[in-house]
Amino acid sequence: ETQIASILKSSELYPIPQSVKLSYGTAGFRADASLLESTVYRVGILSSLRSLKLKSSTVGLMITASHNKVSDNGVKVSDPSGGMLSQEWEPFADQIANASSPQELVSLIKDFVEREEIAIEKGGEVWLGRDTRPSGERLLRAAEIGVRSVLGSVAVDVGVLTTPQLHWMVRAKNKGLNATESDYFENLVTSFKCLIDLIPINKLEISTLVLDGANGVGGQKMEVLRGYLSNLDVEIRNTGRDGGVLNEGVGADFVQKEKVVPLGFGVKDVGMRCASFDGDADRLVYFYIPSESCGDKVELLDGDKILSLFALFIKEQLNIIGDEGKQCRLGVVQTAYANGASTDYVKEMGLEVVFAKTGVKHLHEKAEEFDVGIYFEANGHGTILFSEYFLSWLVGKQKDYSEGSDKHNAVSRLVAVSNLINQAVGDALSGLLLVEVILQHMGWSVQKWNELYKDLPSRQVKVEVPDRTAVVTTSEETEALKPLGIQDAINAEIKKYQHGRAFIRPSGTEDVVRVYAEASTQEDADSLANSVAQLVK
Ligand code: NG1
Ligand code: ZN
Repeated sequence: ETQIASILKSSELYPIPQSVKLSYGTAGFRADASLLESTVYRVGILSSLRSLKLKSSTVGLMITASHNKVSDNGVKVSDPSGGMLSQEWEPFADQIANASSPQELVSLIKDFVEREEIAIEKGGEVWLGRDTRPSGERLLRAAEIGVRSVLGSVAVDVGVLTTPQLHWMVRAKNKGLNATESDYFENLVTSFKCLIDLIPINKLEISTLVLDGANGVGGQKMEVLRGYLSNLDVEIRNTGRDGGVLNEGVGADFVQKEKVVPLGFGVKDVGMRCASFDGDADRLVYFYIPSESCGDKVELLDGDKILSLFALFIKEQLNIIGDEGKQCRLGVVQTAYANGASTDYVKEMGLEVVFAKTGVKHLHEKAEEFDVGIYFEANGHGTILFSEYFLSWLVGKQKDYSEGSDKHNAVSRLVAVSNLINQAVGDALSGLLLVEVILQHMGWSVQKWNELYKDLPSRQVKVEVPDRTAVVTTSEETEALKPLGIQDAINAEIKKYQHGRAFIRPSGTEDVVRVYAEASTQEDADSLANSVAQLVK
């Protein structure tokens, strides 16, 4: 009874705003920050319950709207494994976020607690992180109150972090490992150095990488990390300290979707190796400005190209290990947004490719089925997962092979990759370090890397519609089932173009319908995207 009173009392502080219907979506709740306090408070309650359900394991709660505009914010939950909140709990998240009164909220919670057999005796533990958005602090307070309104539960404010840092820390904590932010950095530094030391001959002078920090948390963390690293020369722009606005004309989402340089980059950077993070540093893309450009157009190396580089490197190590290495099931997971040329490339390498719905939770799940599963969204969110079984096999081999032999080195490289790359979730910082060390290993420039395959020209546009839920797609999102007849019309457009491919889907994070088109020339891709967009309007 005191428990019920506690939630009733605190929820009076956070009345739900009129006329918003929120949905947990592709990546948690997102909206204009001014609408979110009651939602974040309620997700605080949910996080405590999630922790209690899982024997008081630590759960993470992240306040961020990633690549969206600075006035937006959002909230998402990290499960104790460091992965996304179990999808089974999403309907409950939707229900409580939209409960219209404290009484309704309490009754939903009561039913759920009973159904899930959650014992509110011990306390739960929730770690709270946020990105650099100005609304973050206020929302974090609301989350704390939500967490603590479940009696006995503790809220730990772990401060301003990238999303992947929080996921990593939660995962480490629950594995009984050292789990502070400095442990995170130390882990990156150690495994990066290990991979550098295993480079056969240093073929390349280390050239400067220029990083666009999206005016967010990632650039600031990179400044810290850079201080501990040798063998990496990085110049960081758009740190948010020089007056720039988060994600405005900068960042991975902007560069990938618009294919133009972020603010602060131009002719002076022609040919340089450049990279962009998104607002919470879980996305990474590379680019360079080609010499024939007037300093605005970029040659983009997106998530697909990063995936291809990782796949190539891992495959090379497995080949060195020989017959036993070839038994490793190395697989790739992509979405419908993957450039067709990248899929062909990894297939030609002999890898298995599977497709998942948009949203990393879907990709992550499928990647877990492999010994080594590499997943990436074209937008630059991805990572590499190593199965426990395969990792212990590797560690065993490290003892079998004689130190300094080629096989020993290959095995050690794979172990180091598994430590460097964030096993919880896609992480721009760790991804960047892996790209950098592989390029040094190969002795490649960014241009050389780009030549792995040539992207089919593509175009993405978004269409604002009164009701995006009117669009319903098949499970892999490549075909629209509703509105009736629209897929036939799309197919008719596709037929007009060589290598044409196009699909539509409702966004899970914005109130829009997204259109994607690919064709053999940029003009055709643009025109296909536009005519499909017309059909949606
Ligand atoms: P939506 O809005 O559902 O398309 C976007 C990205 C996803 C994922 C989420 C989470 C595209 C086309 N979609 O989802 O891949 O990253 O945001 O941030 O880039
Ligand atoms: Zn993000």
